[in-house]
Amino acid sequence: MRLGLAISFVLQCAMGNLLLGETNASAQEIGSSKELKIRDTEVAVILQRLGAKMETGLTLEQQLNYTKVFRRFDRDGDLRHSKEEYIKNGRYLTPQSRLGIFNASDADKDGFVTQAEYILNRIITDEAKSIIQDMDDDNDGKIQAGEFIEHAIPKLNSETLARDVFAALDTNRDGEIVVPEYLRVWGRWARAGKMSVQERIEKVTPSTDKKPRPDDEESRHELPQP
Ligand SMILES: [Ca+2]
Ligand SMILES: [Ca+2]
Ligand SMILES: [Ca+2]
Repeated sequence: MRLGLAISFVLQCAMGNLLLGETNASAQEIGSSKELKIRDTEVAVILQRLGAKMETGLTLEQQLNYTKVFRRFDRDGDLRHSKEEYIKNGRYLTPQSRLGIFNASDADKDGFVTQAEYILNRIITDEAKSIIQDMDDDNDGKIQAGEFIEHAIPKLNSETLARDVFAALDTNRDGEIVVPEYLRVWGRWARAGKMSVQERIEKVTPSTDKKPRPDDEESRHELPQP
């Protein structure tokens, strides 16, 4: 009986880890969530070397598109998604996928996804998918260790680091990575900095309802003429 309880406890812990997707990744990472490293290299630097620009690469077109989609599901217009608005009333993928996306987006874990949290999550996940899917040489929808390592070595300048980064992304250790699997780890790395989501998004999307300051007007006149 006692053994049965112990086994069920171990199973529950293992399931919890699997659901969080952190079984293997946490073993590879060193440091607190704010300063994660893989072999002495900060995760922010790893993402950058793999080609991630994150919010600094946001185009106006993307910003408008993300804002439009965000507002469509923000039924009561309070500029944040409740679980009901996004998970229950949403239509994208399955309710379980939407729950995963909601939780990943809700960086401050207050049970709501603000417009900034939504936009940053879209930036991170769309970019991660584009970078990683580009490595899928045989187009089978999965990135095998060999595919990742071959593409990552020139970017990371180290085969060992490339192997360790793949191992961290491959949370179920089956030698290949699929979208939800690598997004969980990549998403955590992409949020490992000290700045809040709000600050990060405000920095790249200056509010349009502010009146231009006098020096802005002046500098506009100084722009070189074509
Ligand atoms: Ca939130
Ligand atoms: Ca592949
Ligand atoms: Ca895997």
